[in-house]
Amino acid sequence: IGATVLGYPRIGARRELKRAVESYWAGRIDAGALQETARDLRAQTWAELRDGGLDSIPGNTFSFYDQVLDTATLFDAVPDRYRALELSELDTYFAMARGRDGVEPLELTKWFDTNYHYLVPEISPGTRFRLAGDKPVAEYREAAALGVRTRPVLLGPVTFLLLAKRAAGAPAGFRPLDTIDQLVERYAELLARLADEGADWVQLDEPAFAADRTDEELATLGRVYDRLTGLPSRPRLLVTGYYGELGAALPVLARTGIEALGVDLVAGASAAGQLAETGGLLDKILVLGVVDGRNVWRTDLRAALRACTALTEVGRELAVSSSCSLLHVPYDLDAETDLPGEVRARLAFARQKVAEIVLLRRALTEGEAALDAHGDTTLPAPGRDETVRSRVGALNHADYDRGAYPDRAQAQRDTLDLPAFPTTTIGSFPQTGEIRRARADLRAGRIDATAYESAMRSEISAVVARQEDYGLDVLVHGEPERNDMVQYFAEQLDGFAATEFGWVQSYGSRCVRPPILHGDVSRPAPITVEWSRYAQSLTERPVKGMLTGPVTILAWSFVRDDQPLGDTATQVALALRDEVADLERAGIRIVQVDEPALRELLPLRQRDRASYVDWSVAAFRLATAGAADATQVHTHLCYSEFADVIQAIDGLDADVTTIEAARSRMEVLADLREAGFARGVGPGVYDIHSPLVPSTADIAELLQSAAGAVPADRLWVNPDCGLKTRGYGEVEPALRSLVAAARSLREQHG
Ligand code: THG
Ligand code: ZN
Repeated sequence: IGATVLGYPRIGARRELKRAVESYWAGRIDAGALQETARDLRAQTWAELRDGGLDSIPGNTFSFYDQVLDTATLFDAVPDRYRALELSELDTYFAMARGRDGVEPLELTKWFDTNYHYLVPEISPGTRFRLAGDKPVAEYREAAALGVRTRPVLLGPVTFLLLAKRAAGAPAGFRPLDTIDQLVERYAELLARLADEGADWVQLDEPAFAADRTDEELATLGRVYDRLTGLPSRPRLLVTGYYGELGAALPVLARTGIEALGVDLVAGASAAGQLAETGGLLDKILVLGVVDGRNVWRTDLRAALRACTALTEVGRELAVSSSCSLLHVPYDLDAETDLPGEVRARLAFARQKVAEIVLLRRALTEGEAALDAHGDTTLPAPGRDETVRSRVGALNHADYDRGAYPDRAQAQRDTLDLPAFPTTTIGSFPQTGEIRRARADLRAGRIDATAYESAMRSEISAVVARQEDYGLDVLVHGEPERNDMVQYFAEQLDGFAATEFGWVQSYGSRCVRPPILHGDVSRPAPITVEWSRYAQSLTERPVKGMLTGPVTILAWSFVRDDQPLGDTATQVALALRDEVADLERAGIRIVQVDEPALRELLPLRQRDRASYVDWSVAAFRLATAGAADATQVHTHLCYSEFADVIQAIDGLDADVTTIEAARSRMEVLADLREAGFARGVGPGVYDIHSPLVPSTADIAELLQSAAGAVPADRLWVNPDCGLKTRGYGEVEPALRSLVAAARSLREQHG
């Protein structure tokens, strides 16, 4: 295998695939034109990886939307509601991703602890797997025709089923993994076809085993690879487990007949030690993931080489690779022209990482001198800010604690004078064409900063007037000035850099451009204060100040890896703490600090979770605890899977917590009550992800069930999430229903 990567970005260096797919959806291009763009992108990727010097090139890394969806359609796990649409294969695929003609799409959810999202396959006892497609085979053939031998990459069968969910209507005791034996036979067929085609290696990804797994799941893993390796006609198998250590899965895979094992030596701190201890690997090629596939830093090549060399006696042969697919990093540092030199000198994007891997591979065979020949391998140190460091050093317990909640609640009642069941929104209002145009005009220099500011002010004043008209109690300024919330804060904090083309796929055709947190963080000037002050000047009702919390800023950025995440979070929290103080000084009485990604960074393994909760909760408290008792602190969390972080939510000590709850019919409230949560709660009473407008009766019904779980004096009324992706056609009637429902509840409760 030599030098390889486990996967590569596919959206296109200039987001060509995003454009093509969205044009196809809009009916501007036909399927033929879309396929042509896809073919070009695949050809470019193979050529780039071959010319980059890799010995083994991954195949089947392309996807029109998502690799899990690809796997589901490959094996015909297509729920009947999509078959009934009687669409072409391609349109059925997109219907599963996006819904169509009133048919709901598959659920979208987070891919492990990354900012990528996959579509959740639905499996029932009646699911009959069938090798329905030939994507991996066709792409193998396509590459071969271009003279490139690829190593097709497949999502492993066990991980596929562990990521799937029970289809609605399946018996409660049924688990998707119950269908494994049937599915494995279809994988066997696929392997045979790939062997016929000439593939000498296939990669099977089993990242589900970087998380805690039951003995039964581990046994299934062993059984599956015993079966697949026992096949009479098959390519050699590389099985990978990334995003952490394989742990108990390592000896299980070691006992099977797979020819190569891929391990993540970046995310798995003790993975190397485990490999050495496990033994029994002398018949396998060890594919060592020493180049970070999830972050943008250059590799410390000497340290990576030492890590590899230390394992020489452990495997039959060593190969060098990325720790996981490079899907999570941008294409090419060379496309960036505006990065500060000292930051750029520390960076490597996908193309640069390929070069590092090839070089490491050479050094592994020729000796460390190969690195010397390459030139300077020392990495510049991150920027230090002694003022920030001494401030962090001087922190003490009191900086993390506010007064007792009952005292705060009383002080807030006195100053805010809100009605029972106060109504509010999560923060953003629709990003209209006008707002986007103003931002684009400013970027392109068609308007100056003053004109931009006045466009934003008139938008804020319109949004405040609308909210007064709807009858909301706590208003927001609507965030017209923000594109992506994290990008917005990063742009205004020292210690961050922004890229021009550093797009990374988040889901389907949607991308983000994560900021690069490269040094000590500080706030050179107030960020949001003038917008909030202006909004508050327009109304008597309280306007919430809107900030993004430290954990979310970290989760959605590329973060320095030379110090613990918690230390970086502390610096970000201090910058936010100053912003909270400035908002208070500007007359803002309610401050919301959003942590939608609190759940996202939760470690995959239980044993790492307590320390995560410690630092993440501490960072939020540090950001907010400077607030006066009378200042009401809100937080907002997206996504409904709260069970694992419920203690953390309580630990945040926010006065009011707004959460997604409509889709789960308020079930999360029972969890909160059990966790002893005793402060304000705003369970979202309607799902903003759907274009459906809720009626007053719909909302009143949800509020009634919420009022059974949360005492009346602590219940808030708000939508599920921000409104920026919706239009006023839906937002206005929905918010009017929401206010009407709150009023009827007030009457009932006297
Ligand atoms: N910001 C960031 N990460 C996120 C979210 C976010 N991760 C999780 C969640 N929200 C869902 N992700 C997205 C990601 C991208 C988009 C929407 C939801 C999106 N992107 C535009 C696109 O691809 O066309 C580009 C936006 C831009 O111009 O900046 O719509 O909110 N960091
Ligand atoms: Zn949300």
